[in-house]
Amino acid sequence: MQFDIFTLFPEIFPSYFDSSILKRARQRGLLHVDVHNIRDWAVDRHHVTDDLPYGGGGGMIMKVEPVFSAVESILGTSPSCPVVMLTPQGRVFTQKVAEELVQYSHLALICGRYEGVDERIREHLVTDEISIGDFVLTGGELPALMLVDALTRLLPGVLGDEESAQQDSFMAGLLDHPHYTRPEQLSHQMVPEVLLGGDHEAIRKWRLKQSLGRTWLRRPDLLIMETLSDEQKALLEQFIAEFRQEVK
Ligand code: 4FV
Repeated sequence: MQFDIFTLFPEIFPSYFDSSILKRARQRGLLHVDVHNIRDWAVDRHHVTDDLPYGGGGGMIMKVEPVFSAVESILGTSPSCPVVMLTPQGRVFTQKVAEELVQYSHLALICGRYEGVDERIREHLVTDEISIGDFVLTGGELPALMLVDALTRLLPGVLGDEESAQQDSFMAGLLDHPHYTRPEQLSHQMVPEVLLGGDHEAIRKWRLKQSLGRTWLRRPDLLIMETLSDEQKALLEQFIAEFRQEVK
C-alpha cells in the first residue's frame, strides 16, 4: 500500500515509520510512505502557508495554493487515489472504516494545521474527510499516523500469525477478551483455570463470553443484540447473571 502524506511538519513521521511493525512492513515492500512538505510549494519569498481568516476571528488559516500545488505536482491534476483530509469535521475513524480504506492500494493524506484549512481545499481537492475523534489537536499529523498504522496492520503479510488481526478488538464488533501470560500466579492472582486446561473449545467460549461481557459493561453502544448468535446471547446472559451475583 502507498501513502502520500502532505504536511507542514515532515520531521514528525520518520521515527514512527522506522520502528517495529511499520518498519518491517516497509522492509517487506508491503508499505510505501512518501512524506511531502507543503511549505516546499509556498513559492512566495517567505514561503508563507497560512494567513488571516476572512471575516476576522482568532487564529490563522492554511492557505489553498501551497496545498493545491503540492498535491497536483505529486498526484497530478486529477488524483487517481482518494485524497483524505484529517479533520474533526470528518466521519469518525473506526475499525470498519479502516477495513474499507485498506481496500485502496494508494491513499493521499492531508494534515491540517492552524485554526483550519481554506474551504476550497475541501471543495476542489479532498474526496474524503476522516476524524479520529471528537477532540481538537494541534495538527492532522497524529491522525494521519493512526490511519497509516491501523490500515498497515490489516495488510496481508504485515502481521505474523502470532500477531494476527483476526482476533482483534472490534473485528467481531466486540471489545477484546482479557489476555494472560506467564507467570501463572502473581501473589494471589491466578490465571483463569480454563486458559491452562488446553480445552480449546472451552477457551473459545470463555474468551467470547468475556468479550461480550466486557462490551456489555463498557461499550453497550457496540452491542447490537439482533446481530448476536444464539450462542453469543446465551454466553452474554450467563455473564450478566454471574456479574449480578458478584455485585449483590
Ligand atoms: C483532528 C481530529 C484534529 C484541528 C485543527 C488540526 C486539528 C488543526 N484531525 N481528527 N480530531 N485536527 O483535531 O483529525 O488544524
